[in-house]
Amino acid sequence: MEIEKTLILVKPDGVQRGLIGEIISRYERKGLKIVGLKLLQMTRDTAEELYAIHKEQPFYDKLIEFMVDKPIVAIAIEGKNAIKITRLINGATDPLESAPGSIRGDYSTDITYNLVHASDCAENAKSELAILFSPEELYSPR
Ligand code: 3AN
Repeated sequence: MEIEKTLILVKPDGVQRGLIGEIISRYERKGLKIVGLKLLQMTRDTAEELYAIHKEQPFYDKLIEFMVDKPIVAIAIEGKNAIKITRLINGATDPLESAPGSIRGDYSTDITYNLVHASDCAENAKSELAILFSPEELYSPR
């Protein structure tokens, strides 16, 4: 049994569309636990740190502009295989491949405005959680 922590973001489009509750409920009903939660507007520095691996991508500038434009909700989630499971709940990045039943499959047709972010591996989950949350902001009974 692999208990993991991961970072989820409800992106600005999800907040503006009033989908915060709908999105959070999907992780909760799966049985994952929320161990950190806040609404904030990212600074450009924070967004650039978070998406540093995409710096050379043609979509990078648009992605940063989108992410700093309006508030997001940052969620720290803990649970068995939380990293893989939250990405399944989110659905594929490409809107032509995100299955109905996933968040993106149900609510988005756009590859940029795709509602949610989830860390893709344990190493990135650790560094991304540290970018968005201080240790005191994470509930950890263990
Ligand atoms: P995911 O969020 O599914 O893990 P990543 O990490 O490959 O996807 O990409 C980060 C974000 O960059 C995506 N959520 C999306 O908003 C944007 N993005 C990724 N690929 C593209 C693309 N080909 N065109 C436009 N935006 C993209």
